[in-house]
Amino acid sequence: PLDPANVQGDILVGLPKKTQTYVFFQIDDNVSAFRTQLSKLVPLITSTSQVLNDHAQILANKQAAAEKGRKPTLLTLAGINIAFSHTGLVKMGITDEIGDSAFDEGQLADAQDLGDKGTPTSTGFVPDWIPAFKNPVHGVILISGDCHATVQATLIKVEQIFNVGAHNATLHEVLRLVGDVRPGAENGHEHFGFLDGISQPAVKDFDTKPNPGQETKPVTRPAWALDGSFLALRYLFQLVPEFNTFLKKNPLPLPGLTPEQGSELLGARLVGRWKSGAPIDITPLKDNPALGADPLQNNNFRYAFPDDPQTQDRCPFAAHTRKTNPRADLEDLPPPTGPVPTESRRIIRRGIQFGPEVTPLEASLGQTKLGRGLIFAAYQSNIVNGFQFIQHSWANTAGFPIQKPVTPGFDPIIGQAADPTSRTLTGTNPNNQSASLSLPIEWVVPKGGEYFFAPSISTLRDTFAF
Ligand code: N7H
Repeated sequence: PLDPANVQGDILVGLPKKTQTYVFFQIDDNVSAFRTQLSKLVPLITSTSQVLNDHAQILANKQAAAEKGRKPTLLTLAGINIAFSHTGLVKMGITDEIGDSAFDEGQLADAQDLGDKGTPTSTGFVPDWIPAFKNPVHGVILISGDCHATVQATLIKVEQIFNVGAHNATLHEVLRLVGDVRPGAENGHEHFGFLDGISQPAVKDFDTKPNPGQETKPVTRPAWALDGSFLALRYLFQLVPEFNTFLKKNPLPLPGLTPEQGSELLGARLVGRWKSGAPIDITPLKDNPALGADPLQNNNFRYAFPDDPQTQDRCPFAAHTRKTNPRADLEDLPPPTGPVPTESRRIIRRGIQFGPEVTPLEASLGQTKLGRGLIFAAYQSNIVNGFQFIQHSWANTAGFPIQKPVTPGFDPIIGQAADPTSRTLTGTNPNNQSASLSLPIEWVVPKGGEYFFAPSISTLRDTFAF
């Protein structure tokens, strides 16, 4: 069983956050001094047990306020986690085989296979990424908090440990990304407007039972990798005004729907959920915010409704949530091809929005002027089986899910094609399911990222630090 005091807090529960700063760093040449200083960071790392306490405190604070009819008092909560890339481990002299080739090679080497755009050169493919991610990043320190001041104060503590900025610094920052949850009623919603972070896999080891997916495929890892997890981080820009313009121009022409309702329905059918989070597999024609907010109902569906996963009546095969977690499409696939288990494909999504709200000017032009999107962060026990497979073999593969009566097409949210103006999908119109809809552009644009390993706290203390 996983020991909650030993697993970093962002993985299993998620650091509580209003704002998060990701500090990407390179380790300087005095590696042994870095490793000595790392031992001073270890006691500050937020464990899963700590996060469970923090969440209990937040809940108690809310309940106490509700009873008194007051606003909850402000809680100062900060969290710190750390993860290392393969180049970072090598820099520290840790070269054991960790059993994940995507991690070993790094995300830059993977960019082309993920479908990111770029330029082929004599020395290899160079993606259209920001410069920091085209150079080695050794690690990332994640700092979360209730407000910017808390994060800033915590960051200063961390920098002091490593003498950052001084002549004897042992690490230097190569990039800082700041994410903020969206304001007011948009809290928890990503920039296209959809509630996010609803469907997460249950980690059975966490409940003292082994994860069935892990039982069948024992991972060969050094002992120090136990209780750790791989982190796929992606810096994803979202073209929100352009996405909204597309929905506005292409309302689904269903009887009884106004153009606005037709546009809203199209958005829901591209994502697989309404903006409230309600799954269209349960409520296909009308949003149901109460359902979207109810954790006992909002994930209770399989795309097998009523008992046949071969139609797009309720949800297009290529809808983002169906592509990235196909449920019955694989698990109920008949022999000899199926059933195909999906446990090893599940990822735990953390991450946070970045950038400002869409301005009135951008909305009226239908054009992005300010950068915004998602710092996508997904944990998994193996990146090749998890993030890499989902992006490459599912989202970017028009023929997936297999054995469908019509070709599903691309994941309209994150699917990437060689020609970004060539993407299509079927099933958006429930009354004409084989009709193909052309998507004019890719609305999610990757600008970088890296693969990391988030070790257990005891490994940080006993193996990485000294
Ligand atoms: Fe997605 N979106 O707003 O459209 N995602 N995602 N994602 N995503 C999900 O069910 C979104 C991205 C997954 O179990 C929801 O929690 C956006 C990448 C998976 O049913 C929404 C971006 C990858 C799920 C979004 C983005 C995934 C999921 C519904 C980029 C992996 C769970 C909320 C900017 C390669 C599916 C929920 C399930 C859900 C959106 C990225 C994967 C609203 C905007 C890169 C596995």
